Amino acid sequence: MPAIPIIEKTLTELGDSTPEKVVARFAEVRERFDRQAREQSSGNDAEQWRVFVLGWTGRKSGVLTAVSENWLKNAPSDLRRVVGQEFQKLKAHVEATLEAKRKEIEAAAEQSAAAHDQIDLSLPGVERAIGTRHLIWQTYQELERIFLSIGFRVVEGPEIETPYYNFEALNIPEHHPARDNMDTFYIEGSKSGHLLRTHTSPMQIRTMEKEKPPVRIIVPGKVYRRDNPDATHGYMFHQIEGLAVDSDITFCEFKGTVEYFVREFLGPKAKTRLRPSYFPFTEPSAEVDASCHVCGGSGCRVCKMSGWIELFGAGMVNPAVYGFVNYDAEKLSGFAFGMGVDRLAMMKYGIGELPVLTQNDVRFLRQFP
Ligand code: 2U9
Repeated sequence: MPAIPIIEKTLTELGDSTPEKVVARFAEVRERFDRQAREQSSGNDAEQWRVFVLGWTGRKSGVLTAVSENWLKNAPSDLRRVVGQEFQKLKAHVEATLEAKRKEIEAAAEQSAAAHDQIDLSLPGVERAIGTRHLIWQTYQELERIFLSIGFRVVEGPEIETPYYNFEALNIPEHHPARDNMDTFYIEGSKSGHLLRTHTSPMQIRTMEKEKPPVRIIVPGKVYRRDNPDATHGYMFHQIEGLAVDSDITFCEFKGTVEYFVREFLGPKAKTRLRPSYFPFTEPSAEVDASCHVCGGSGCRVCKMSGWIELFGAGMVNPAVYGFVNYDAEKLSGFAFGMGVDRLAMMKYGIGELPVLTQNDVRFLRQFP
């Protein structure tokens, strides 16, 4: 705030020895105040206004304090009364002006707040992008719905596993190719060879260890494979595996369940084909194919003219596995299956590249509300 040198001197030093000069001197200060106040009120800067108010009314360094200190207290006795009167008039004028301005600023603030709060209902609403469930999650929930509808329940297990649960108990013997660190991430420094699970099967073993049959579970979750990422492979992907063990499960129930799943997932017209295959933990094993959901089986680019799309692997539980969980292979039988959720999502929604599922490109994600 610009200084007012005259208030640093006494009236005597300024040579104001008559009441007229005193009145003129105070008028000079009052005129200076009014000019500064006008300048201030052109702006609306609250901070600037606060400084201006302090500059005039500040207890320590305010103009009024200086006038009181230098002019009033040092006024010659014959001028004390006129100085006192002029000071009171100046003080009253300054405070009244500042108060009026404060109200004005307050009113303006309330008004803009009111204007701000005043919702103009004619204005279009603010589109709040609420996002969508990720396609993998949507597909997973679709798969979960289908199996829960036929009496399976969901169990989830640890992503860091031991070689015993990830391999041994699943009849994947030592030196089996799946074991070497080609395909598996081993936890460095872990004395017991802890690893990142390569499938969710370990949780089926853990469940059978804890529970007596019948068992009907699906086990979803992330699994890890030391694959070089390409269009259809990634070092982490999502799986759902399933297991049903009871005293009288036949290949027929296995086939029926698989066909029910395919119709539920791809539609009532989808046909199912079982192709012989091999997995250490199932015997017999099969790859489950479905008629191509794009061409209906007549052959197209998506099914490479075969009319069939490979969906997932499955089979009757290899009795060797029961030995690891103290189940009586003589009295029990079961089937199991394993599916890649990412792969099924890509297949169902016609997505060519696995990486787009995890690149967080909203242009891609928005397509699947
Ligand atoms: C137990 C017994 C049997 C689980 C099975 C498959 C077949 C299978 C692959 C599908 C795509 C893995 O995600 S993928 O790459 N899995 O084909 N999985 S049978 O069999 C079990 C599991 C646990 C106790």
